[in-house]
Amino acid sequence: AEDGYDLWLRYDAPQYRQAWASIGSPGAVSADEDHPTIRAAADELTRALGHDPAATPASSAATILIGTARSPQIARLGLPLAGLGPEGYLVRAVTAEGRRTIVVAAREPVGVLYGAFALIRQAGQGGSLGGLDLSDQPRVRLRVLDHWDNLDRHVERGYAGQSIWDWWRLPAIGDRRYTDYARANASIGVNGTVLNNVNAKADSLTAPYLAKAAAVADVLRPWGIRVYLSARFSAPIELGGLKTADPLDPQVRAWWKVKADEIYRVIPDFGGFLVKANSEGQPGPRDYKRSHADGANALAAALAPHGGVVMWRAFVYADTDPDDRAKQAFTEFKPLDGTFADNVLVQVKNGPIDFQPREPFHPLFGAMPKTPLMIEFQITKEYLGFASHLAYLGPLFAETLAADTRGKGAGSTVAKVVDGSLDGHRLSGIAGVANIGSDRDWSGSIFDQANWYAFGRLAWNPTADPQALATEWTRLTWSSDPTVVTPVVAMMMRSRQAVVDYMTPLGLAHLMATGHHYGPGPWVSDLARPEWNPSYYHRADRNGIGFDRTRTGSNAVAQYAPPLARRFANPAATGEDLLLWFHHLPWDHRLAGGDTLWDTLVRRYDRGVAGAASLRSDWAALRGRVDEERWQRTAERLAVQEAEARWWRDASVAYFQSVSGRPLPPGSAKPA
Ligand code: GCW
Repeated sequence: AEDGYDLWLRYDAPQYRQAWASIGSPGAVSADEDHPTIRAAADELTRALGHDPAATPASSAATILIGTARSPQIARLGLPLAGLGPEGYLVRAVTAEGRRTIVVAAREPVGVLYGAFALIRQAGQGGSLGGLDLSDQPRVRLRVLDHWDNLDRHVERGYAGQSIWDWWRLPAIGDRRYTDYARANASIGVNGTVLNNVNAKADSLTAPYLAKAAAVADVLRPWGIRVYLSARFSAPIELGGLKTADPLDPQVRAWWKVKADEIYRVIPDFGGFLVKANSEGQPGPRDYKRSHADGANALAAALAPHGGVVMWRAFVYADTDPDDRAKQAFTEFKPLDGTFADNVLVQVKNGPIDFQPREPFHPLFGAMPKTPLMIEFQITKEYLGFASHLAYLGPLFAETLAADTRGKGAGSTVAKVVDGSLDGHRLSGIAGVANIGSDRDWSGSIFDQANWYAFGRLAWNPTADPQALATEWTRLTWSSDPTVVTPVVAMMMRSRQAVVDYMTPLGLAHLMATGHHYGPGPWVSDLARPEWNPSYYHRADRNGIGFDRTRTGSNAVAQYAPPLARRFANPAATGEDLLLWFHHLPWDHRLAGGDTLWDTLVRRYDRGVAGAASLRSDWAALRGRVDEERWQRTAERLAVQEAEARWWRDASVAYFQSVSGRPLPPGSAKPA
């Protein structure tokens, strides 16, 4: 049955057989190196060829040859492997000893694995494999999933069941899912995973939990994936019995060193720590009047002898009363540029607030040239309708990565900051908060699988085109029939803007209901802290709406490079997508199209509802062209989305109308 478990690795789809036939239907895969990763690659190709890896041993009579330069059969071919990076690959159709052969070659085993998946992906696109010539390598070094998974298997902001990590049964009892998780991630180039929530319990660093993490690491290792852990900053107190976690205290530093040594004894290739410090109540160096750099560097010193890194989050959200929450990370981190140890990356959310349907890029990108900055995206859709609304996030990710920070003049894109090329960093990284859980379909819906997929592919190449990725994913996941691919890709490509339109149009943000963030709540204004309230973000009153971040307001625009600061200070130059993020404007303000702000706002909500309705009707037209089971499950969700788009629109328009006191523009329906 098509329950979605196979994700985008559905090797019984018809196009695979045709693709393999185009190269003479290879019977097996030939590998002559003894390495777990080469074995994983051979098994995966065998599976993709339609055979059972257990029953089909690697054979020399095959027409797919895989290996590194250390393999005699690869070395004989004299391929140009030297120019490939350590994770790069080459896949070529060649004639070897008179036979049509596909060769998958790389410098290192992990490159062979990525090459094998590139070949499979190509086969899954449909068409012939004759004349194949692929070569690629990742542009970013650390391509990491962050699991916000608690040790009791609850997933913070998770909408796909429980955590896949079954801590109770680990380490003695495994789960087939761990291997399938590794296969899926390797297929898109993900090479790291943080197993536990950034709101971390110190317990995750105790010996019993390290043994569990080590068991997971053993399963993931052949697939090129390293395990990382979120570390609680106060662990030296909770686990070590110390009186302080002051990062400059010699006993504290010694504790972290001993802990790191212990971790590397059980996980020799441990990736390192992810840390959320002094944010939303988490402990951190500021508790001891030390800087974030002091904190990060203490942990980094413990990991450095083992080659581990610290991913230190810049998402600081303190309980002081900020004049503008969007400014806090920049204010705290920018002055620390140049003071972080070599094995520290600062991990910055894509936007300055918190994973909203649309935000401008975070002003730290381009502003900390001496520090490797990771970008953190949220794959799980905390603020975009959970797993019940379709919102393909490829365009959101790509929009941020393509943004020009102007940090070093024109062309200083976020992608170049993140891949390290703008400032010449050796370390680089991209993180995504996972949308993975124990649901059969892993992500809570089939379309949510595309967000995991697009994340991995963009982490590999941050300039990849989200539409091309949607097309690739659709062929692998739904069907390679163009009468399916074309409409499905069109749906995906407009889905995120539809969500923006019915939730937070024109640069509005954070209007979701309190706590869970599902459904509308723009009227909420009585919560204890000002920035918990949607009213803090929209600032609507009788005269107008929007957050003034220009000089007359919080002046957050000044955190951007001067050409952007000038642009964002001017409503006419800001653009409608971010208008109310940067400006508080009168309801009668005329937009470029000639309409007033009020009329445009209402029309955006209407457009969002129309968008959700069209997703549903376009999907209805596809019935019978994809399997009924997955069609049905998707149709159910799109019906929810359409109904809830109306809920969002009606509630928001009714509320804003109660504030503005304006009539609805002609043609706009009265809220139900
Ligand atoms: O988006 C917010 C979430 C919190 C999360 C926090 C963070 C893990 O509402 O659930 O905590 O961000 O990123 O640390």
